[in-house]
Amino acid sequence: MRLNLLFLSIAVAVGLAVAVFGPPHMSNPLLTKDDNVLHIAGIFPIGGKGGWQGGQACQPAARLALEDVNNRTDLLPGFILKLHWNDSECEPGLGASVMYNLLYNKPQKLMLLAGCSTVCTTVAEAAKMWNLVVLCYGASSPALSDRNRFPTLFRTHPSATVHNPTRIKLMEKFGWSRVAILQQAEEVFISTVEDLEARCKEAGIEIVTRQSFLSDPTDAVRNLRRQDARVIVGLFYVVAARRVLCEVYKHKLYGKSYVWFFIGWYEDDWFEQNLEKEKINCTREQMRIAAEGHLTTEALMWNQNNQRTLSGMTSDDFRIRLNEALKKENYDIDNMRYPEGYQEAPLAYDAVWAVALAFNKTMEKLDRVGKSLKNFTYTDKETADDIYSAINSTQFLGVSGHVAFSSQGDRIALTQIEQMIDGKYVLLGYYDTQSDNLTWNNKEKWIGGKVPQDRTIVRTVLRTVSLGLFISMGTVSVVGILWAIALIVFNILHRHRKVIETSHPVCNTIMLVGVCLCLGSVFLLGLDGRFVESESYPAVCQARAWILTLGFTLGYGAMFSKVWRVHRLTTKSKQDGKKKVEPWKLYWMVGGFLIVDIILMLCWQIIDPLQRSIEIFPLEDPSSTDDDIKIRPELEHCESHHNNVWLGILCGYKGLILIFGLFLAYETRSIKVKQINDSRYVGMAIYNVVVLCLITAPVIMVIASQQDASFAFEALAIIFCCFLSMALVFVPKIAEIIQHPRDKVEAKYNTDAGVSKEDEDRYHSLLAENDELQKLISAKEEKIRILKIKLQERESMKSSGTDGTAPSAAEGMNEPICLGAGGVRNNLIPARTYHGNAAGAQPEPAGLILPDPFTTNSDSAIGPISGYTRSSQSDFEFSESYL
Ligand code: ABU
Repeated sequence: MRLNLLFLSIAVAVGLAVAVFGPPHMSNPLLTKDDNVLHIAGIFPIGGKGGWQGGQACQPAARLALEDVNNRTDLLPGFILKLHWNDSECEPGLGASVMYNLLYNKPQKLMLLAGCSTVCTTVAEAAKMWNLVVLCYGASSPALSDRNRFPTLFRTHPSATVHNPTRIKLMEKFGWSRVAILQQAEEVFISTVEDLEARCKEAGIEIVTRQSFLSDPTDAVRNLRRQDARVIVGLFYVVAARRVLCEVYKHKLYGKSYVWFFIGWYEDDWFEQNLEKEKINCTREQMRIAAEGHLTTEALMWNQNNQRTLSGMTSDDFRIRLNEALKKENYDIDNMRYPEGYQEAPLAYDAVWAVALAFNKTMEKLDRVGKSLKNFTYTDKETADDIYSAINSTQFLGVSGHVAFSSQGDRIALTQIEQMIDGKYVLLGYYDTQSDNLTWNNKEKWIGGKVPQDRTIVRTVLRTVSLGLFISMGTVSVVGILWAIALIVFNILHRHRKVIETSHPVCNTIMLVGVCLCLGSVFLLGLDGRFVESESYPAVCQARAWILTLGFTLGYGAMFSKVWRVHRLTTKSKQDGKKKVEPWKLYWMVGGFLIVDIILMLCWQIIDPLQRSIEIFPLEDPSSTDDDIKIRPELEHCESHHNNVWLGILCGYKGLILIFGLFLAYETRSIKVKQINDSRYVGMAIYNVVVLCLITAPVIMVIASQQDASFAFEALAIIFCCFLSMALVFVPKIAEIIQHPRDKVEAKYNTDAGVSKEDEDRYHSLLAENDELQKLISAKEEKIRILKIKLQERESMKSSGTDGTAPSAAEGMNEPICLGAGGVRNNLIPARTYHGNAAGAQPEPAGLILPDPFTTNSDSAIGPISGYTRSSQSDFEFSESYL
């Protein structure tokens, strides 16, 4: 089935080829007598657009060989060799067509010469059907070494696999253990890469990526860059190589950081040729820049020793003759413009010699059995086997070196290594795979002055909190801790003072201990890889969590318990009249919070303890060095496996307390109770803590990747909360104690005992006003008394001299005279009733009530001060809200 398809495709291709090209060329038209002519078929890739068009130089070389062979009398005596050939353009379909044409057109061909791997693969796979030996002068595909698939194939061109040991040797020499491969999607390169991969694996060299392309290498080259490929083996025909090189230039994959391995059989100026024709989008200069420094490996195709070869020529003699032949074909050899296949020309020359030698040997053998090569037909398996055996055992010194074939039909050869230095190929050395011998000339030159690296050297840099920030926050925290300790001492020393006593000093001390812990946690937050080893970091994580949690609970819990009690008092007092604040209730509340904390933290740290996790940032260029390195910033975090779950539980619980504290502080904002004299300041502190916590927590999550910002934000939030809480709770107490070193005037805090300074001032002004009014009353009374006396005098005069009927102006004076109902009362003098006093005695105020700010609680004592009411029956007062 496969065979039928092959024939069918070949037949179609043959038809096409004949239609397009006409009959094959005939060499040496002078030879007319056909009896002594041995015909061979040749397929040369010459005029194609891709692949290897090495027939351009190989066909003239084969022609030279034919001349030389036919001129030898000791070779094929009585016979001449004749080559019938056509152009395959390195296209397998066209190659098959050419082959079919050559084989099915008379005369009978004895052997087939072919070049270009893709064509050789096609023809060599089919040739066995015609019992025809195929000799490939220009096919490097390792796939051709398969004897089962190509049983009649020999080649003077070494397999491309001979490059691979050389490449591995070079990689080892320069310490490259990470390489990439870019290949054209052709069997020759696919099989070469398979061999290379196996050898790399054996040598412990990592193949970081293998990119292939059909005709446009743009994406493949871009991928190489993405994969950070530095040492790249490129396997493609020369047309594709020019496209690749242009993409290499565009993607900046050249220069001091990159090494390219190209195939060595391109012509010397391959990267500058045909740019316009092939529509390469790069200038010659750009191509030159991109090509600089690349390495090539190639099997030796020219005899190096300049020995005289079988043909009687040295390789230099051959070069001169070939150049002459090429000049005749209008190639600009004088200007080093060589046709494609110039390198392989000795292989084609030697291939013809190998055919001649093999035919010679076969003829001798056939002569002995009375047979002739001339009688060979495509069904003559026996003669075909003889030809096969003859070529298999052929060995000679050719212009390409020692020609011999392995059991796979491969040529055994040395490889040479070259480097493009200043636009020219410089021979670096040779490698003999058989003996593992590298001959090195030490002529390599690297663009950056040193061997390129096989990868970006990544230097890990741990991002740490900046020292200045850590020290400044630490200093403020130390000051805060010292201040908190001083306040603890102050709190204890003055615990019996009313102002401290009624603020629950133990609660205050608990709060201050919490403040110390929170401020201490600032140090732990700043402890990172700069100070602690990675092994100790989990301990720091756990210490942070414990200390901050407990510190918060002590500090905030103590304040929370105060506002909670105040709220309870204001609601409970109406119901059951209980007014006493039991201190243990405050401590129990804090204790309760602590117990919940400890349980949660224990569960967290036992089940899923905090560990050191690393956040990795994108690579950055180093700022201080030109070296080919990248910086990979890393940042330490404290995380559990189920971090979000634990944080959710803890933050949820704390958040509820915060929100509830906020609610209580708001509810009790206008209430003062004598049992907790600082509840309003505590409420303010709670506002501050809640607001800061609610802002800080989400912000820290967002900026967690910026170590300085998140540390500063966190530390400042803690410091601000602690300092403000201490200030709100203690500054008034300190001020009070400084103002009143003795305990008698602490009225501000003891609402039951007295009034504030303002009240006191108001009291004094009322006293003064009262004095004034008393004087006024005295004056009025004096006036009344005089009037009364005058009235009495008038009445006595009337009774002594007049009828006394006219009503007296003083009538009605028997009625009570009400004074001060408007004026005096309005001036805080209560209504007083003066009764007529016939005796004219100085009236005494019946009920003057003077406010005594230290003893009385009477409403009337204070009078209608806006928003300020008080009752001697109440334990709490409502004052202007601090909100
Ligand atoms: N050295 C030229 C090889 C060409 C090919 O293998 O197709």
